[in-house]
Amino acid sequence: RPKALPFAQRAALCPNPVGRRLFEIMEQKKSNLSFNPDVTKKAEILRLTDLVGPSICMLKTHIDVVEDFDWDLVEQLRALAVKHNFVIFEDRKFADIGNTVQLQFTSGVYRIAEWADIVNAHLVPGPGIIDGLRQGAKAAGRDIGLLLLAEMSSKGNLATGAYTEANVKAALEHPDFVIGFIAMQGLAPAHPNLMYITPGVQLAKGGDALGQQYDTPEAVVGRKGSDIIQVGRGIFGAADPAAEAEKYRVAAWEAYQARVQA
Ligand code: 6AU
Repeated sequence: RPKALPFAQRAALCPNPVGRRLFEIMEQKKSNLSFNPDVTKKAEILRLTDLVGPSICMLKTHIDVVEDFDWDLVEQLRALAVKHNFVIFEDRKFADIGNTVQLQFTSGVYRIAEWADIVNAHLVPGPGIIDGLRQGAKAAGRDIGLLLLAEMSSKGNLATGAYTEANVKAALEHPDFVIGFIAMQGLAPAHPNLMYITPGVQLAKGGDALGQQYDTPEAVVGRKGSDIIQVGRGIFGAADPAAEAEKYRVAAWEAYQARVQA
């Protein structure tokens, strides 16, 4: 694999302000770790986020699994994002026609466009989904970045081959809004303005009972050339989530350092 460009230089290539900011935070905090506290109670999400906050560049939420959701949760998460300097990625996986996703993005109980910095989408409906979400961001008057699900971590998933390639093409055609991918690797050829975020990461290879597949930070960032590891249960399932998050941060950061110094 050729020597990779440092995140700081890639920030300058990124036309979307959120993508730029994320690259800058990664460099400032020496962190290419994104954490997802996939638990269902507001207080537990806030507790875990505050504990792990110093180690992460990004917090990923599944806001629709929270049993006691209220707007105060959003405000407290935004405050923690300022306190610890990270961006918030709502993992909504939009997957409908442009008009519908625009409504899902801006309306309903969660009004995601009012607080998320980053959201993601499946390209199954075609590029209208990108335009619908971009209009939603515009209506909210906020800088937001979109990630396309070019690949998935789960066993038997269909995001492969020509589908993955179509995601890359769509990203290159919407550089103002699409900041990168959910992918299992740094898809070649490298596009240094786009970021590659990989879920299915734990300190040991393995999986869960429902098809999730895990690889290590070293493999994902070092060998496969991804940029950010996405970790949930590996961190919040540990006895000491803050210490565990530091282990993941260091492992992923060292793998990245080896790539830029190669
Ligand atoms: O570390 P885990 O397995 O506890 O959590 C992995 C997280 C979950 C999934 O919803 C999400 O990553 N995810 C995604 C994303 C981020 O879009 C895509 C995918 O292919 N696999 C996956 O696990 O919150």
